[in-house]
Amino acid sequence: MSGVNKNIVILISGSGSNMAAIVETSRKQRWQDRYGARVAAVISNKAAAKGLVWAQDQGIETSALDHTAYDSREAFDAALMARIDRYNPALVVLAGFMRILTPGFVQHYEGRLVNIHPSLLPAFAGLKTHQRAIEMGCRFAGATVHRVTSELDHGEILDQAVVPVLSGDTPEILAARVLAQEHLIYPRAIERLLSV
Ligand code: NHR
Ligand code: GAR
Repeated sequence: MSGVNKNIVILISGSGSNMAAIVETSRKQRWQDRYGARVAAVISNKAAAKGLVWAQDQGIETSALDHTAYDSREAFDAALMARIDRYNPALVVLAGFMRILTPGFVQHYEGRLVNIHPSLLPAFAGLKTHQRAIEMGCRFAGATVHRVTSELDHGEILDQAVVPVLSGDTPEILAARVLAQEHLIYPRAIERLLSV
């Protein structure tokens, strides 16, 4: 991905720990100097998302766009696209963003849109992945960074990490073990996209 001023826009819905890991890695690894890349904005569909406060404290532009204020997914996605396009992003990064995006949105950002999903795709697309992995008796779980297509959790896999499922695991304990790996693979996958 050549050129200068590669803006990264990150979409969140909650705590934003993956977002924070990406911001911190971008600074430690000097993505601005090496790739002309920086996290230009963090946008949440929930005004109360904790990650917005953290990003704002870091001097990053933040905003919230409440999906419940729109009467259709298409209307929300159109408003979200207008907000994101202010930054002319080279990459749009979903980091715990919890709204399914319409085909029109996905097409608009084709090749620039990535997500992290807390399972070893193609297993356990969708929600409640950790509970489902434990109930199925999986010995291993993990996380997947993938390109976003209009089919949910089905785009090209960019990176994965594996963790063991241990006896006595609850969905919360397993989620925390997976999340620690997410914080390593997501910045790594993004750096790889910036460096080509
Ligand atoms: N959009 C498309 N088109 N394709 C993907 O692969 C997407 C996507 C939007 C988000 C993240 C995803 C995940 O990694 C993601 C991938 C939300 C839901 C969901 O059912 C499912 C998957 C993902 C994110 N959301 C409900 C909805 O009605 C709302 C749930 C809630 O608010 O808690 O949008 O897992
Ligand atoms: C992460 O585990 C992420 O993989 C998952 O939510 C968590 C967000 O944590 N994403 C999804 O479930 C998407 N449907 P974070 O806000 O601290 O990054």
